[in-house]
Amino acid sequence: MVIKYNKTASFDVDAQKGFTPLCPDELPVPDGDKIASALNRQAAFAKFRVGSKDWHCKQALWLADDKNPQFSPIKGRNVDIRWNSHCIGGTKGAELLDGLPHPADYDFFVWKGMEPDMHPYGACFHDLDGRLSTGVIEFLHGNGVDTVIVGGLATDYCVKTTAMQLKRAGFNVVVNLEACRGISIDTIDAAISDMTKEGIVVLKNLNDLKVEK
Ligand code: VGL
Repeated sequence: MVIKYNKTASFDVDAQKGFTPLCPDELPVPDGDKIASALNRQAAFAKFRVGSKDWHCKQALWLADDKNPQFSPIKGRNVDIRWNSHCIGGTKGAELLDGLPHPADYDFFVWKGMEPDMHPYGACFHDLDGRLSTGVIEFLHGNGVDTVIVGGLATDYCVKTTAMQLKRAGFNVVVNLEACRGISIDTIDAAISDMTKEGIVVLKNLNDLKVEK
């Protein structure tokens, strides 16, 4: 596959400590803390680097508790299931992985899931219906980007949803598995199959990707 450097963006989706074994009480994704160097290599293929963070609040309605375990359903327009507390704004879990740039050094950055009754997965829309843009699609279109390479956490939730949103917005989308980790093998496999059906190119690594400058 050949891509054009000037028309490519690299997307670091939720590459945060709250999704790694560094924060075992949050949503630790196995080896989630090992992807920073792969994300940095991926960024070298692209003129633009964009990123996202979950930035939740401690009053969130979707928090699991003793009576309502993780994964149990919760009613509401912009929530679906309960999750253990993770990525609370200002805490260690909300920090980007060591080795990644500061958010201020990305070309565009999204903070999402800040409202107590909203828990989006994709980084392109604040709501679950895909109506309220975070602005990243407009940033990419406005800069003439046609291809987005995606990595981050977790493959089976926020990476998958972000990749699908970008594909539906008209971009060529490459998911770089070397720069992703997921929550469970079954949901990772299902995510890869859903993304492939959608026309997303899912690669083990970027070794065979050719860039034209
Ligand atoms: C995520 C589950 C819950 C993710 C976020 O970033 O993939 N997964 N919240």
